Formats: sequence, structure tokens, C-alpha cells
Amino acid sequence: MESNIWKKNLYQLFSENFPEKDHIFIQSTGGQSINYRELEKFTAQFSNALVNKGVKQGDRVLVQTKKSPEVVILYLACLRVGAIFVPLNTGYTESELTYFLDDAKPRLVVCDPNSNISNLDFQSEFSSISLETLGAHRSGTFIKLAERQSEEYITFESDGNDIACILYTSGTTGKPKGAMLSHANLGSNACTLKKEWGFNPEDILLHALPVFHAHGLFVAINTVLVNGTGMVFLPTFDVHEVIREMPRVTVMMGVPTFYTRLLEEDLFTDDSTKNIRLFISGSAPLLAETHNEFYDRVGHSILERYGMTETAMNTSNPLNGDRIPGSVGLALPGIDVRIVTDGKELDIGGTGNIEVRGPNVFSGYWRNPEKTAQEFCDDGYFRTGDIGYKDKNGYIFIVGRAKDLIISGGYNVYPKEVEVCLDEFNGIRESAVIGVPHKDFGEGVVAVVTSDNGKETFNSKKIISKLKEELAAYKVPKAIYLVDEIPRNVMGKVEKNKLRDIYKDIFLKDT
Ligand code: MCA
Ligand code: AMP
Repeated sequence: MESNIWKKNLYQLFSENFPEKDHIFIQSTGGQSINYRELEKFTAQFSNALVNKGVKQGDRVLVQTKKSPEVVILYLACLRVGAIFVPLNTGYTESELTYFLDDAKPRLVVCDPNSNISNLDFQSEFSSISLETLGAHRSGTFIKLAERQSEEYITFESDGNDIACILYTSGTTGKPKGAMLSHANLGSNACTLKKEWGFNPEDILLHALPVFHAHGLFVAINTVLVNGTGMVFLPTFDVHEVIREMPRVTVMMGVPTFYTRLLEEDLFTDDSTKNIRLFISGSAPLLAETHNEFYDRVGHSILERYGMTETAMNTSNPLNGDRIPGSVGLALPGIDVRIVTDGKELDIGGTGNIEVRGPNVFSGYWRNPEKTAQEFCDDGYFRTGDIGYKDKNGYIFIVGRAKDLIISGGYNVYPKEVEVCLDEFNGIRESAVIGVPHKDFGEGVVAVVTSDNGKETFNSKKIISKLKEELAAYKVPKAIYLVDEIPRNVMGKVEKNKLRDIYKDIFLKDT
């Protein structure tokens, strides 16, 4: 593809595609907008501010802020400096944050003025780390510092192999791992998506996703930037606001919950979508019935694609051609996708582990060469942990996951992490955390527990509210069920399939 034009600093790749300077990059609903002239100026000032704080190439900048245009500028400034941008979910609690600080060892932390990260001990335990604040509407200490800086900055030169970002993704052992993505990983994927999804100079994207995950940050923002166009930038997914803003845009990206919530609104009609050319879904399975209902309502066939934090996007239904409900589409150009069982590639229709290889696949886990080695095959394929098959036309269908993962509203929850916290409660002997169908989030987190003395000596409401002090709220079980015994197979392994079967109906009835 176009002689590997992404083998460079990602910001440089973007800036080669910038349009005329007055073209709007971000329009926020509060009336704030940033054009490409301002984008260049602000990223230069932010870059100089990073350097002023001692940030050098390869240093980590850990960021936990609310979604704002300013945090996008900070991301781009990190690229320009060659620093590694490490965004964190705003829902993380203090104990979760301590782990990330310890692991990422950042030079600088940038957080919301009200973030609970600032409660951590930056005086002694984390005294080598600088702390700055950044809020919406140009507030915070980092903005004040940036405003005093020069408007010129020479972007760090890279051959693309330098690490641009680390995104944390949870592991089966319960400890999140930092996936290292290089400038070239991200650049190659952005170029591919721009082409495959037919992005053109008139496009405007509706952006209602969080910007601390690969979907909102890479799939959405990088594609807009490499296309040199603009986006309407909403702080969160508020269904009424989304319907109101829709006529201003041509493309929307979202997790399946966005689409099911739209379908619940009578106000959502084909009039709302009259200027839209493409709806894209990913991060979790889009039910075929949602796909079909959406088509019947507004005449749009949602384009479903499949990716991971570690790989960015791997497959996509076609822009022109059949978009098959229930399928995640075809391997993207330049990306190899194979189905494997016991080390052997399967024929068409065979169900097995999905493995991927290509310029999009990440460089490894941060400070974790053992885990990196485990997840890669000798011939460079990455083991996704997803299970699926390929049909005779190359369409891929995901049928399950080998990894013990719950995806709730597009957020990943690893049961082990929740089980470890539950098992520490007085009165709980053991726990098993499962995902069951949830009307809004696709899957909902549910816990099944046994008590120390076989009786319910605990109060599940209290446990849920206590858990919220330790875990981000989306990981906390929506319900806790007490049982006499957790079912295990002859190997002693918890039979989660059995539990899922039992609790899917009970939970649906309870909610
Ligand atoms: C919020 N809550 C949730 C979730 N979100 N519970 C379970 N799962 C969730 N996803 C809980 C809150 O803790 C709170 O509970 C209550 O719901 C209301 O919270 P609120 O913030 O008002 O919720 P919301 O604004 O309605 O958010 C729902 C959402 C959001 C819009 C679906 O979760 C979202 O934007 N999800 C997108 C995630 C995403 O971008 N994933 C991409 C990962 P309580 O009241 O009890 O405190 S990247 C990826 O997967 C790969 C690369 C890929 O392929 O894209
Ligand atoms: P994350 O680690 O947050 O990047 O989540 C990646 C996981 O999300 C993948 O390994 C899949 O299990 C799941 N995923 C992403 N897109 C889809 C999709 N379109 N259909 C089914 N699962 C998906």
C-alpha cells in the first residue's frame, strides 16, 4: 500500500494531510471550535510545555482527564515530542490508579482539576513524577504553562517504530497490561481505514465515544486526522444530543449500545440520518437483530468491524458490497487473519482461534516480555483470544472468546479482577463472575458467590457500593447471587457456561 507512507512520526503523517488552515477540526457543542491553524499552534505550545516539564522522547505522559478538545491536543503534542501518551479511563479508582503509576513510571501526570489521581502521594511515593491539571474550556495549570510557550515546534523525526501510545488492557490474571503501539502501527491502520471506509474531504464525524480507548482515540480521531477533516465532538453519548447533532455529520462510529439506544427513541427517524453516509459499529458484537431493525428504521446497513487494543482494526465489512449482519467482515488489506486449532490453520468453515498479523499489530506489552512472547506465534501472528470461522467468501464470524472476558457497553471487564476483590469481603468464601445478556450494555457483569457459613451474612447492596471504591463502576456486578456451591467440573474448574445458562434468565427477570 502506497509504499508504507506511515513509516514516520504519526503527527507528521497527519500534518501532510492537513487541509487549508481555516478548515474546522473540532466543533464542540458548547460553541468551542478549533481549526487546523489553531491545531498546529496549540500542539506546538503543548509540545513546548511538555519539554518545559522535562518530558523527553520515550517518556510516558499519563493522562486521566474528562473528554475535551484539549486532551486531543495533548495527545498530538506527545506525538510531536516523541513522548508516549498513556490515557486512562476516568472511572478508575485510587487503588487502580496506583497500579498504573507504578507500572507506567511516567515523567508527567496530567489530570482533571478534580481528578482523584491528585489524592495520591506525589510528595513522597511518587515524588519523581510531575503533576499538572487540564480541564475543558482551557482551564488547568498545564494550559497556563502552554499559553506562555512558543507557537513553533519541530516535530521529532521517527521511522515509525517508536512507541506512540501505551493503552492498558486487562489480563486474565487480573493485572492490566500496557499494549505498546508504535507510530507506524497507528499510521498504517489510519491510512487503511480512511481508504476502506471511503473518507472524503466533505466528511464530518460524530464523535461521542470516550477518548481513552482505541475506538474513540485511534479508530475515530486518527482516521479524521489522516483525512484532514472535522468532527462534532460530544462529551459523552447522550442519545438526545446525538439525535440533535446528527444532521450536521456524515459518519458516526459507536459501540452497539449506541445503536440500541437510538432505536429506543421515537425521535430517531430517517430524517435524523438524511446527511449520513455511513454508520460504523465495533468493540462488541452487534446483534443481527439490531442491524436489521436499524436498516428497517432508517435504511442504513450498519458497517460492523472488528479490532482490539493490541491490533487496532483487523477486519471490516465492506463499504461497497455486502455488509453481513452477524459477521465482522473481511480481513483489511495488508492484514492476515487466520483460524487456527492446535497450531494448524483450519479450512473454510472450521471454528478455531483467530490470529492476526500485519503492520497494525502492536509491538508488545510494556515491561512484560514473557507475556508478549506467550501471545505471539513464531511466524509473527498474534493470538487474539477470540474464536471464530471464515466463510467461503472470506467473511469472518466471531462465535465466542477463549479469554475469560466480559464486554459491557464496549468496556472490557476481566472476571478475575472482580473475583479477587469479592473474595476479600468478610462473609464471602468464593466468587465466580460472569457476563450475561443485558438489554442496554449487551453483556452485564453478574457475580455468583458462596458465603462463609452458607447463609447470606452479607448485604449485596453494601458490597456493590464498597466495590465501587475499589473498581471502576462499570466493572462492578449489577447483581450478586448467593449459592450453596459454585459448580465445578472434574478438573476443579468453575463451570461458567453452566452459571451463564442459569443466570441469564434470572438476571433478565430481575432487571
Ligand atoms: C456506564 N455504566 C456501565 C457502563 N457505562 N456499566 C456497565 N458497562 C458500561 N459500559 C454504568 C455506570 O457505572 C453507572 O452506574 C451507570 O451505568 C450510568 O453511567 P453513565 O456514565 O451515565 O453511563 P453512560 O454515559 O450511559 O455510558 C454508557 C456508554 C459508555 C455510553 C455505553 O459506557 C460508553 O461510552 N462506552 C463505550 C466504551 C468504548 O469506547 N469502548 C471501546 C474500547 P452506577 O449508576 O451504578 O454508578 S476499545 C475496543 O474495544 C476495541 C479496540 C474496538 O474494537 O473498538
Ligand atoms: P479491547 O481489548 O478493549 O480492545 O477489546 C477487544 C475485544 O473486543 C476483541 O478481542 C473482541 O473480543 C471484542 N470485539 C471488538 N469488536 C468486536 C466485534 N465487532 N464483534 C465482536 N467482538 C468484538
